[in-house]
Order: sequence, then structure tokens, then C-alpha cells
Amino acid sequence: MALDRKPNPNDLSAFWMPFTANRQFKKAPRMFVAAEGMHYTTSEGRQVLDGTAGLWCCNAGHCRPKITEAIARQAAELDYAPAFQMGHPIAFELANRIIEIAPKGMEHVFYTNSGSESVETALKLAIAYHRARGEGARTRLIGRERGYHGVNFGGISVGGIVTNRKVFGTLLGGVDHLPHTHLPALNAFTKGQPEHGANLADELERIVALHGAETIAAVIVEPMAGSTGVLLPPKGYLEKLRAITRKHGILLIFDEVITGFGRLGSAFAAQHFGVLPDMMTTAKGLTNGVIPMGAVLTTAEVHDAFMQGPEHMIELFHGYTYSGNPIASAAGIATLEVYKEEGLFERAAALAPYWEAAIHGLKGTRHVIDIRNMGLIGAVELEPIAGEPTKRAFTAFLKAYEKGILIRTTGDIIAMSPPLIIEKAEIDQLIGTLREVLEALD
Ligand code: PXG
Repeated sequence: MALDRKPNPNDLSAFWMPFTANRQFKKAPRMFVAAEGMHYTTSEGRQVLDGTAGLWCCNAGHCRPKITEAIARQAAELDYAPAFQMGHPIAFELANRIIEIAPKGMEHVFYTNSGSESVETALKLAIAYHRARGEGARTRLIGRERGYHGVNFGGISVGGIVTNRKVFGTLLGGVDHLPHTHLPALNAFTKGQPEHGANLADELERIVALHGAETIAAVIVEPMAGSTGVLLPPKGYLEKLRAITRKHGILLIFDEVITGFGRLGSAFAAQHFGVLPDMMTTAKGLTNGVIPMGAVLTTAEVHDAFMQGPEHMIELFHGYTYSGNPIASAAGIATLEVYKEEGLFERAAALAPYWEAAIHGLKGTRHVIDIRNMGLIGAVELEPIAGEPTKRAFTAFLKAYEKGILIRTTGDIIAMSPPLIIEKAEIDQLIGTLREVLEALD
């Protein structure tokens, strides 16, 4: 009888894996059993160079003693404290440390457990902020085509990845989208920010004219779109978005889940591009990916709008059991210390020209139709196999893994975002192996 079923602990069937071809994977599993610094160890005992910082999150590399020790210490000292109507000191300390490295103007931190939850939190804050100020009609949310804002209903609604949306029903109402900024015909093989496409931000004026500014709460964009293949903002684009949102009283949210914590060579993309949003969503690198944690950063203006009414009243009916969890907070503090002590954001900036030259050295390699880069992030776009989209890049991923490097693919785009501790010789290995893989591909 089903109720008596006792699975073998090594059976792979019970775990329904996320964003994975489950049936294919379980026939030929790829398992990591250990990690250190720049490398994973596979279950067969092979070393694999981490070209993606896990899933864009282990910015300080793996199993860093300072972080693992902080977690162990905290787990033994204060494992959990209620997140509502009670506090514990290190959640406050971490918030202060985040604000210390955040763009000037960001003053408050709301904790979540993931990027998806940060996005939901920011979208809810945007709507509630306007309501608190007497503009309750501002409920519309504007995202962008090819945007990725996690997998919850708000995030997939403002997001622009068709496969993540189409089987999940009607999603949130009152959402519109800006056009994406991927213009390969004009910008292919650009190093850093592309020249063409700033005018696409003007589409926001068209959306405002269509709906009325007084109905729009916020615009959310990734300052650099990671998941759909490292799409950099055209020069002047983010500045225009900022000017138009400000002109119409619309909040601007930067989703910095990937770009936060050093990926572009600054703590946050907002600093890198010199554009200050009203809120920023973060996760991933906040704890080096080691413990789930996210955070929404807001300006004083957003926060202060809620701080009214009787003081015994809860100002915002939102939060999670694990908001500011003590062990996650300890991991966050230790992570920020490692970034600072080792100057990892500056290191990323210093390595960026080497990275750029290496990755653009793949121009002319078989199947390559575009290359994009910034900081320590890069993408190599492949010509899809006719009638079989995604197959060529996924085959490259499997071959690369066999040859000892971990890359990511999205569609027919290969994305790389190594830990910020990568050495030049490892960049050479990563790009050199990828070249061999691509040259050998059908
Ligand atoms: N916003 C952005 C910009 C992201 O990149 C999320 C939100 C959601 O975060 P959580 O923690 O809920 O997964 C993300 C996550 C990939 C890849 O390889 C990207 C993400 C996650 C996993 C894989 O493209 N981004």
C-alpha cells in the first residue's frame, strides 16, 4: 500500500527538483558532494571550476571558514528568535552593515528569505506606500519583457519570461511591461554598456499616457538583466527611467538580486551606474548563498510614509517567520566582513578588464553570435540549432561539466558569473575550456 512505502534513501524519485529536467537528470545525475574556494567536488571525486558562483550567489567562493564558523557559533548561541514583536541584536547589526555599503539614500532594510520574497515585498511596499500617502489609486506595476523577478505571483506577473508565466493562469492584474533592451542587430559584441537603446526607456511615457500616472505605483527592472542572458542597460537608459518615474511620482525598484554584493565591481549596480532607485531587492550574495536570506532596501521617504498613526499599531502587515533569522544574520555579517577584508568588490572591478578581454576572445569561435560582459559577469550567445532552441547551449553545458567547468545556460545563451575570488589562470581555464567545448559542438 502506498502509505507503507519506504523509499530507499538513495532513491532519487521523491525530490521534485526545481527548474530541472527531472527525468533526464535522474537517469544521469550530476551531484556535488563538497566545495572549497573556486571548486566543487563531484560524487565521482572530480574537481569542477565554479564559473557561476553556484547560482550567481557564492561571491566569496565556497566554504569560507569565517562564514561557516559564524553560522556554527550562532546556531549554538541563539538558534531562533521570533521575528514579530521581538528582536535580537544581530539582525539590527546586519541592517546597519548593509546600509553602510548601500548607495547613499538607502536607509532601511526589510528582511526576506529569497529574491522572490524580496520582490513580492517591494511590490507590496510600493502599493502600500502610495496608499499611506493618500494616493490609493496607484496600484499598477510595470515590469519589463525578459525581466526575471523570481517565481512568486507578483514576480512572474511583472517578469517577462514567457515560460515562467504562461502555464500559471491570469497572474496579477494591472500589470504592464516595458520592452526589453536586447538589440543584437545594433549592439552585438559590445564591451560593457551598449550604445543603442536608451530611447526604449521612453516607452514608459507611452505606458503612463495609456494608464494615467495616477494609477501607477512602481516600475521594477533589473539594472542588468541576469537570468535572460546578461542584458546590459544601454548607455543613458537607467537615467531616463529614473527621470521619467520621478517626473510622474512613480517609484523605481531595482532588482539587485544578482547585481548586489559586488558582481559589477561595486557593492550594488545602483552605484555602478550612478542611478538611485527608491527601493532595491537583494538576496543571494547577501549571505554568500550559504543560508537563505534576502533584503529589501528602501529610502527614508518610503519607510517614513508608513510611520504614522498610533505607536502601538503595526505599521506594515507583512513579514516572514524567518525575517532576520539569527543564523542567516550571522552568515550575512560574516559574509560582508569577508567581502570587506578581502576587498572583493574592488577585486572584481580590477579583474573586469582581464575578464572582458578573455570572454571577448571567444569572438569567432564556432556558433558564437554575440558576447556581453560587465564586472565579473558575461554571456556568450550561440546560434540556436534550427527547430531545436536551447539544445546547443544545454549540450555545451553538459560537455563543459564533463571537462571540469560549471557554466549556466538560458535559452541558447551561456552565462558566467564566477566567484569574485577567481584568479587570472582560472579565467583562462574557464574561457579556454569553453572554447574547446564550442569548437567541438555540432
Ligand atoms: N530577482 C532576480 C533579478 C533574480 O535573478 C530572483 C529575483 C529570485 O531569487 P530567488 O532567491 O527567489 O531564487 C532572481 C533569481 C539563472 C538563475 O541561472 C537566476 C536566479 C535564480 C536561479 C538561477 O539564471 N535568479
